[in-house]
Amino acid sequence: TVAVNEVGKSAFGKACALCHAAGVGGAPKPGDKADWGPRIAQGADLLYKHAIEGYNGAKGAMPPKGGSALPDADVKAAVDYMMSLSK
Ligand code: HEB
Repeated sequence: TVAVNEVGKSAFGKACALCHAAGVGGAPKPGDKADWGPRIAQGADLLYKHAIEGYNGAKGAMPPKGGSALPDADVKAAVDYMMSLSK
């Protein structure tokens, strides 16, 4: 969409930036196209699922919702925000 994803941006700041802004523990940094490219290629639905339910990947552990109590919709918006910065 053309509109800035304010919900996603805010959720990212509250629950994701802690790890993803600096790449703590192997977290993919928004804007790192080399890291995000293959992830985005898996499809948004899998990225939403991994962000909401958590998973263990090759680089580290992604905690469910980043350890937050955000609604699923806000976590999805944060994933959209991260993807939009990384395409
Ligand atoms: Fe994260 C990964 C989202 C928070 C850590 N994550 C990830 C991804 C996504 C995300 C989408 C990719 C997936 C795939 O590839 O499949 N996160 C997210 C969000 C948030 C977060 C939205 C907010 C809610 N994280 C977080 C935190 C941390 C993290 C807080 C720390 C603690 N992650 C992470 C890691 C990773 C991720 C380490 C990588 C893993 C692998 O290995 O792959």
